[in-house]
Amino acid sequence: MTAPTNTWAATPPEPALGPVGVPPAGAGRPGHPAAGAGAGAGAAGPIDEATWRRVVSAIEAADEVALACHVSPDGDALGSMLALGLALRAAGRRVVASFGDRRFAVPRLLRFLPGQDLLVEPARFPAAPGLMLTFDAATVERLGLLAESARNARELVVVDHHASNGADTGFGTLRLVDPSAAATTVLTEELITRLGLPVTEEIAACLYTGLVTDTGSFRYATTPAVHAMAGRLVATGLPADEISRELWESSPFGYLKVLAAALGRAVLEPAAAQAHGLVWTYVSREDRAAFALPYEEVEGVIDVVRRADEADVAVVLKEDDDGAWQVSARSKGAIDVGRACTALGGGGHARAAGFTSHLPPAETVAMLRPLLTP
Ligand SMILES: [Mn+2]
Repeated sequence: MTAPTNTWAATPPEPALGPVGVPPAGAGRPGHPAAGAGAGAGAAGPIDEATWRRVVSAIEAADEVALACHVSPDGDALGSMLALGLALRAAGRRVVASFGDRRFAVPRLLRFLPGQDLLVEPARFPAAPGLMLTFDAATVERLGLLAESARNARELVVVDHHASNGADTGFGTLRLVDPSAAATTVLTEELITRLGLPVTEEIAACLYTGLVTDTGSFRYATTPAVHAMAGRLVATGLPADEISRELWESSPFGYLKVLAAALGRAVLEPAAAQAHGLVWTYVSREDRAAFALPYEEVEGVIDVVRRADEADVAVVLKEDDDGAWQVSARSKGAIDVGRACTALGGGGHARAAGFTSHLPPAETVAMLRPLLTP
């Protein structure tokens, strides 16, 4: 079923994407050897051998493996889930995969990912799975409609790298959580290898997509381990150039106009920032409606705004289709935006985080600003 060559052009069904929550695009942490290639490498992260072994046995013993990733999935979430799904299916295992958005659709940018025929609508996901794995979700709430299935699962394996996903969240019966991993796909690759399953070109494409998106094309996480993993994956023959083009060099024309509007109203505070400047702007529903631009298309605005040299922190507020403001925050390092966003009910990493606000942009920024301290 999985044609090796033509999959890149695979067109998944649904057009629009449901906007739920802010998936903080992970900024990987440098300085830690990301989990390596299976048994021989010896796990250096906080996940102990016994936990890895228990997870492997649970998967090997399961009749069916239920996979879920966070709502409004990004490349790391969907890439991790589809990678393990493809590996298990190739081994003849029963697999079901989904994410809990009310409007269930794969974001346009990720429609090139192989393995999307594994996906089922959340309504068709098992209500009480014997074994369930979650990917890139720091809390059970991030699973949206699938949170109930997670609570009912007999065994719940949490695969994640968010620092905010502490053991105190009580989320998961078995936890493959390593905040030093640059992406959840780093942990997923190790899991596949520990299961003794081969990483095919299609699986590698899923893993690579998570690795490049969460490291910002190797800009935030630049460890030898990250590049070594990329090397292993590219060696399978995957079209790395095509993946980059799909992810970063393709946008509808309307995006340029909406980006221009957002940049036109960007504010730098204080106006002549020397230290700890903040640059922020917003994208409203009206901005997008003028060009029929779906919410998912404006995720990249933050990556332009945060270039401002004068600012340590960049914030972009995006109004979703339900009228809630999804706030993305990025830090150059001195300020922990993960802590600030967690205090406002969101979460994420020290350099990349987010939260949801129901106040207008200026009021939201006023609430956030006092929390942006070194
Ligand atoms: Mn991630």
